[in-house]
Amino acid sequence: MKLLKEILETYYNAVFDSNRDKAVEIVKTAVDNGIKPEEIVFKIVVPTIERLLTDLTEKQDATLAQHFICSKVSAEVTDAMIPLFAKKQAKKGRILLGTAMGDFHGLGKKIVAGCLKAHMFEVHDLGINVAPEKFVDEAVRLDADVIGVSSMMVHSARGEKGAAGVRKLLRERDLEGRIKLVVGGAPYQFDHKLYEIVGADAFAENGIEAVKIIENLVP
Ligand code: B12
Repeated sequence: MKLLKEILETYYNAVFDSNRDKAVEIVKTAVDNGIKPEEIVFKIVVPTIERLLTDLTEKQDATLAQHFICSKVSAEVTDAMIPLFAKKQAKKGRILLGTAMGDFHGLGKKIVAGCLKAHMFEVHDLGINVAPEKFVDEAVRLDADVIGVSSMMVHSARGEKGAAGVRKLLRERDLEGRIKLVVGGAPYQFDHKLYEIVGADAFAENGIEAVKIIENLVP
């Protein structure tokens, strides 16, 4: 237990310093010394994301860039650990993420993807500037449980080419019972009713909250 605490502290410091190589090295050494891959993900990676997010939002002791690197390293380490799990951990669900059409802000979405992966969701990222048709076509092709649409601008959040367009297609194609729609991004933080206006099932303020709302939505 003491060893895990020490690893957590050194890993957190490496991530806080945005030192990807050191973080990966710490994980490798830990696994070589008998720490289980499951412990790496759930007792090192996930608590680090949560702590950095707290430091960013409450203490304002971390920067956005640090949070971004943290999410990248978390996703990388989680992807490396999953095949090593002793008992195959059931994936909690398949999530399709993308930024709304006309919107090139991709940072928040990447952070959400990292958090979801670290919590055992299968994540497919369609990138930025994604048309509603592509969201829905890909969700059907991949048999996704949830579509997550990120929007950083008011018009891409409210417009027909964003989440509202995705909702319209889900309704027209009779997919609403099968595929849930979640949204996130600055406009939804300013107006907590906006997610309902665009027809989403839920919204989240950050990556950790995204995990919680999606856990409640998937079967
Ligand atoms: C960085 C940035 C950029 C970068 C984007 C780089 C990148 N690769 O992402 C660049 C320089 C490219 C850019 C361009 C532009 N930008 Co800009 N940009 C920003 C800025 C400063 C920060 C955005 C950001 O990354 N936030 C940090 C992330 C981590 O937060 P987040 O996205 O909200 O994500 C979190 C949550 O929202 C949530 N979340 C996010 N997505 C999702 C999805 C789901 C499904 C869930 C559940 C949760 C979730 O979890 C995330 C992690 O915690 C904002 C200002 C601001 N303070 O928000 C302006 C801002 C968004 N930009 C703005 C504008 C106007 C533009 C430009 C039009 C500027 C121009 N004239 O060219 C262009 C737009 C180009 C386009 N078509 O998209 C405006 C939008 C105004 C409005 N009312 O709509 C803003 C608000 C600045 C301002 N005050 O005017 N921008």
